[in-house]
Amino acid sequence: MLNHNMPSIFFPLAALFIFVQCHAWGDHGHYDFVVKEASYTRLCETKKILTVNGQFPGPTLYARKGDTLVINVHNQAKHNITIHWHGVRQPRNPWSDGPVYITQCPIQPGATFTQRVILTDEEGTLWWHAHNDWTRATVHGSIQIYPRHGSSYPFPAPHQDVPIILGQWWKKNVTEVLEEFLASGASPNTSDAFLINGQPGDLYNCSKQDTFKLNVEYGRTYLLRIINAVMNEIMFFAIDGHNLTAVATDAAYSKPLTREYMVIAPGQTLDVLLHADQKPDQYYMAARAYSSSPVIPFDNTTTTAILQYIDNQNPPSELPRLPYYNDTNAAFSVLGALKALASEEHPVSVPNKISTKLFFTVSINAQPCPNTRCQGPNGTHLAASVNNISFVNPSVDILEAYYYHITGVYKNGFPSISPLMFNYTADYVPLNFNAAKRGTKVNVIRYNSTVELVFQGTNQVGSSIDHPMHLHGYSFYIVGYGFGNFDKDKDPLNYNLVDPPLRNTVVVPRNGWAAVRFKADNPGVWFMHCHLERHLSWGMNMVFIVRNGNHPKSRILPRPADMPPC
Ligand SMILES: *[C@@H]1O[C@H](CO)[C@@H](O)[C@H](O)[C@H]1NC(C)=O
Ligand SMILES: *[C@@H]1O[C@H](CO)[C@@H](O)[C@H](O)[C@H]1NC(C)=O
Ligand SMILES: *[C@@H]1O[C@H](CO)[C@@H](O)[C@H](O)[C@H]1NC(C)=O
Ligand SMILES: *[C@@H]1O[C@H](CO)[C@@H](O)[C@H](O)[C@H]1NC(C)=O
Ligand SMILES: *[C@@H]1O[C@H](CO)[C@@H](O)[C@H](O)[C@H]1NC(C)=O
Ligand SMILES: *[C@@H]1O[C@H](CO)[C@@H](O)[C@H](O)[C@H]1NC(C)=O
Ligand SMILES: *[C@@H]1O[C@H](CO)[C@@H](O)[C@H](O)[C@H]1NC(C)=O
Ligand SMILES: *[C@@H]1O[C@H](CO)[C@@H](O)[C@H](O)[C@H]1NC(C)=O
Ligand SMILES: *[C@@H]1O[C@H](CO)[C@@H](O)[C@H](O)[C@H]1NC(C)=O
Ligand SMILES: *[C@@H]1O[C@H](CO)[C@@H](O)[C@H](O)[C@H]1NC(C)=O
Ligand SMILES: *[C@@H]1O[C@H](CO)[C@@H](O)[C@H](O)[C@H]1NC(C)=O
Ligand SMILES: [Cu+2]
Repeated sequence: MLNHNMPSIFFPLAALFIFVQCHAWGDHGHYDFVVKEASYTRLCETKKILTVNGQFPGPTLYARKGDTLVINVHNQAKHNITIHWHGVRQPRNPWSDGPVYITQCPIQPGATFTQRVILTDEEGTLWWHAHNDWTRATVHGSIQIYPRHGSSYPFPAPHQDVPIILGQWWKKNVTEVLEEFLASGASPNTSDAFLINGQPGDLYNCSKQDTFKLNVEYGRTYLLRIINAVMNEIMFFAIDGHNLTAVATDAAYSKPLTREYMVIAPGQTLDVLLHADQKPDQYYMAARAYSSSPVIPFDNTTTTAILQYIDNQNPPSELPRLPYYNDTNAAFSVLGALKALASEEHPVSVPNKISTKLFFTVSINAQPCPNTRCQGPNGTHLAASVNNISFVNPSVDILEAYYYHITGVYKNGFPSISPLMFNYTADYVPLNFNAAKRGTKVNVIRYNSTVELVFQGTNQVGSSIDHPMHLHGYSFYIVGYGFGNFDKDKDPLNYNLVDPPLRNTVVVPRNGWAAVRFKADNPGVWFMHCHLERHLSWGMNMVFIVRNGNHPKSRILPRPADMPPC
């Protein structure tokens, strides 16, 4: 499936051929997802992992713009599961969104849940992944959204499109890694490998023979659908000898941006054109971490795959040049240069008049130790927060509680503005700021509000690092970012309101800030969280409730009868 040949939409005959070939399309977008354990061997060791349909990475979903997909999720594993359709707006349909205890209770072993994936404006690449505990490490796959019939890409149709899924592998069972660091209060153990399409590549033991190979014909152009499904690191990616041209961010077209390397955060996708125009040979593609903190441990290994011009058997020798791990300038020289296409056919609609201004700090915290065994800094227990509240999952999902007016599950009043002003990015933040409150609070937004949300990174616990912040239910325009403390008088003067990129995940720079805008016209209960999995586990999360509008078409859809019970 990885080299799946997609139709050039200019040639209906080719499209017809694909319809015959590809079951999923003929089935009107119905898929069965059977969640089950399967044995996989990586890095010389075999272990059982959670999968969908026994596949790792999981099956690809194919759609055209505006389609609705129906997915029957059967849990035949021994672990609870939920599935999230990352970046899909799901208008009025938070029921199918997936984050555990936010919009649903887990699908328990033996249970089934039918989810509807409602696509609207998304076009390009998105992905799906599990959204409870650390199950997304192995339960994920791509969603490929093609232009509608009779419409086309805003660039010459590629010869072929190929998902490039970046992943992360622990030799140990990830549930054990998770339980261990939550119990100890320390950082999680670093992983043992990164993966490209499920394979670590030539630089790891016992992996060379299985390295992913992309076969290309000289003179052709390929569309790489790069997905960062890594748990804990932003990644640099490059192909030796070849430039890459980004053409879409998170399923929204962008102005073509040609660079020798790309940067992609967990939660983000990048559609990238690759011109096979170099000397026919074999070339390495490679990815490794961008991790900006000098104190936070990370996996510093490099995953590789091979770009092979057909019939060329010489093994590749040179790795592509990738920026150094902590090169923040290199990371933002790409992230900051990605702009919306903003064409007549693909216009932007950036909210201009803002009705709701939000200012959220995102911080690492050090909590007092409940016993004497905490292994965080100075014997504390590591945590994370938004506006100094470390999010605690309820035991019944918030959507259910909201819909049925069940009290005691969550509280309103998540602060719109950080409750304490201080020098967020100072070299030394006072130690007595380090602890966070714990709670399950939501921020309630009126339907149709125009929202500006500024994320401010802090240097609490001396642990400033980039945070890829992800919002469910919406994509947002990234109108600005910068280093140091956000200046509410000066910084907005430099906002890009002309062609800001539309994304569902924004990288808040280390010791810096990022500003996003969106119109709150999708009623529901929507999770917002850091997409570094350890930060999510530590509580760098909050929930928006966007109220219903007055019109029947602006209210949440009725609750499906088969919602999993708690
Ligand atoms: C992983 O570890 C957990 C906790 O020990 C266990 O319940 C689970 O069965 C293990 N999962 C797999 C796939 O082996
Ligand atoms: C984490 O790393 C420590 C130190 O290397 C090791 O003792 C422990 O077994 C590891 N735990 C897991 C779950 O991998
Ligand atoms: C690979 O195997 C060699 C020899 O067994 C060993 O010394 C080395 O530590 C291994 N490397 C990794 C990354 O596991
Ligand atoms: C890649 O782009 C750089 C600068 O944009 C250019 O100097 C270089 O020749 C290009 N390389 C290839 C292989 O096209
Ligand atoms: C990766 O980290 C290990 C220890 O964590 C260190 O020994 C090694 O030198 C690092 N490698 C690189 C390439 O930085
Ligand atoms: C990156 O790390 C290197 C090696 O640890 C260090 O010398 C350099 O100052 C760091 N650069 C930045 C920008 O932090
Ligand atoms: C905040 O801290 C930074 C880094 O130490 C420093 O450069 C800056 O001057 C401080 N800002 C204020 C307003 O004190
Ligand atoms: C966060 O709340 C905790 C607990 O109330 C408090 O100790 C700490 O100073 C607060 N920190 C900030 C930055 O507001
Ligand atoms: C640990 O405690 C020392 C001494 O009080 C302090 O200087 C240091 O900043 C603390 N580190 C953290 C991460 O809290
Ligand atoms: C929401 O905004 C849309 C478009 O701006 C408008 O057509 C609609 O009437 C508004 N609905 C409400 C309830 O304000
Ligand atoms: C699975 O989900 C149910 C329902 O929320 C919960 O009671 C149970 O504790 C969960 N099991 C595990 C192992 O987390
Ligand atoms: Cu984070």
